[in-house]
Amino acid sequence: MADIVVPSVIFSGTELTGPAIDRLSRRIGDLNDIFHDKAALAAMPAAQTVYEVASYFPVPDGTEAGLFFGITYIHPGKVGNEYFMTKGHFHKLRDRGEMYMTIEGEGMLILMDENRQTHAEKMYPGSLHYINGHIAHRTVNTGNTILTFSAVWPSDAGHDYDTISTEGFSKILIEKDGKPALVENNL
Ligand code: PAN
Ligand code: ZN
Repeated sequence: MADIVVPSVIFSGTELTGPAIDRLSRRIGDLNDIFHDKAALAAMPAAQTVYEVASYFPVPDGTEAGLFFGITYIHPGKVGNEYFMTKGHFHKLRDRGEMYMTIEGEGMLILMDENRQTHAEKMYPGSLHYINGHIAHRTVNTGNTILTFSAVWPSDAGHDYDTISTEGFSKILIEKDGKPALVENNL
């Protein structure tokens, strides 16, 4: 290997580019089980993008003690009175933590422990969020512009989406009187 190597993966501050970037989109049609207002959901185009993730996986998934890097872009919007948000997950290896940093936009990080105790942290440009292991996490765009944040997580963390898809979070973030409100999920 040459002494000096120029990385081919570049993070411009908002865009992640390079040959090894993994990109995924989550659309309305992929998110049927996370939004509570099913009638509002059915009235929206299934192909409408809710969020996108660009990730850099420098080591194979499952590698012990490696790290992954990802940028999430949540579009502004609502389904009924519920803001656009990510699916949310626990890590498959429950004790694995994660770090988020907000790049642009405004939002909320919803955090729920294994006893279903839920609270939220405000996200704003520069806000840093340490997510302990054993905590389910979901992000919500509460603004009128795109919410962009970076994430770094262990390459052996894995994602458990099933628990959230069947049980949900105990609280949901809705717009109430023009403002975000974290309310009990009674559904
Ligand atoms: C993030 C999330 C990303 C998308 O990179 O995977 O924001 O959210 P969902 O995975 O819940 O759809 C992360 O937490 N990785 O572990
Ligand atoms: Zn995670």
